[in-house]
Amino acid sequence: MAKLNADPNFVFSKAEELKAFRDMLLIRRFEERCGQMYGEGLIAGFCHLYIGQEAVVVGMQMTIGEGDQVITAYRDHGHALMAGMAPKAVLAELTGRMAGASKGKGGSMHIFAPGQGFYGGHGIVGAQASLGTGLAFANKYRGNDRVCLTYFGDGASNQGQVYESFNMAKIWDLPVIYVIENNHYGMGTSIERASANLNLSQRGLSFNIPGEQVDAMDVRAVRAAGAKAVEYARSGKGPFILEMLTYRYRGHSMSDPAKYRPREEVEKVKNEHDPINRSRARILEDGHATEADIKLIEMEIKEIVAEAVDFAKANPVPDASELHTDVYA
Ligand SMILES: Cc1ncc(C[n+]2csc(CCOP(=O)(O)OP(=O)(O)O)c2C)c(N)n1
Ligand SMILES: [Mg+2]
Repeated sequence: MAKLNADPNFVFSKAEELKAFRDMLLIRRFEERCGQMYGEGLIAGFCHLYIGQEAVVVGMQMTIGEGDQVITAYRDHGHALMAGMAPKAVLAELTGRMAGASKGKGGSMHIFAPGQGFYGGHGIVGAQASLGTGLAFANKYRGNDRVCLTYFGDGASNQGQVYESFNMAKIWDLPVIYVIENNHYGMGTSIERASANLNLSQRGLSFNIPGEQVDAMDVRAVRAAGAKAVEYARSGKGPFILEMLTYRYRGHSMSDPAKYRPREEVEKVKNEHDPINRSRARILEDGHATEADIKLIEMEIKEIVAEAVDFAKANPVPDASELHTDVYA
């Protein structure tokens, strides 16, 4: 995948490189563990893993600050973790436990932490595009300088409400960044079969919304493009579209025969474009850390995930009296 918009003046500091590596690794190990726990029957229902796409949310999160908002679809564990939610709270939700962010009643697709700027977790494809636009509208209406990162997939980019949202976002120059996670597949269909124009960064052109394609298997490129887009939206110029060229390694959800893509394609991306391997190689090459330092980070992440598992397993499921709380009558 080509590096499409690497800014030659952009400097990714040592601290940022190490933080990005650590955060991507946390998401990867967390997700791998979720996959295992699903197999063990500890997680039930829908569960969509983010493995392969880590650089998108890690790079974007580095471009926003306190008070900014994030909203995404059902592939949301990484977004929740990067919003600052404790791995324990996320895993407790996934395993249906009382200490989960939605008291264990929402599960994988319905993780929320509005106090930390995270607005979910949405199972209806494309729904969060209009909700995110609404969050940006609220920012403008209240006269603050907050921005909303509104994530959706390549499949969702063909939904009608996305375009109604684009129109309104540009009419009012709302501070929203549409982050299209183009992992090249919907639930079981490749983008080539589902989209008439494969360049999703241009989807806003008829609404006068600028867009860029980003090599999103490189966290540094994500961070660089993200910073520009966030600055654009925050300064009052209106919405911006970032098309993140990424890839998901696992099935769409937990049961997926994956007949829509050859196994060799997945292996090739894993071997040649993995965002974590890329970051690790760069860290070693630049002398930002030694193999031993990296081992320590890996052990620390392993420990964090293990603690989250122990916590979730020991936490009770919600009491029957919770059946009618937090639901609309
Ligand atoms: C309105 C609606 N239509 C269909 C579905 C079923 N569905 C769930 S995920 C999905 C594919 C979405 O693909 P994409 O937007 O590329 O996201 P990805 O799964 O790749 O992250 C579909 C069709 C749904 N949940 N909601
Ligand atoms: Mg997709």
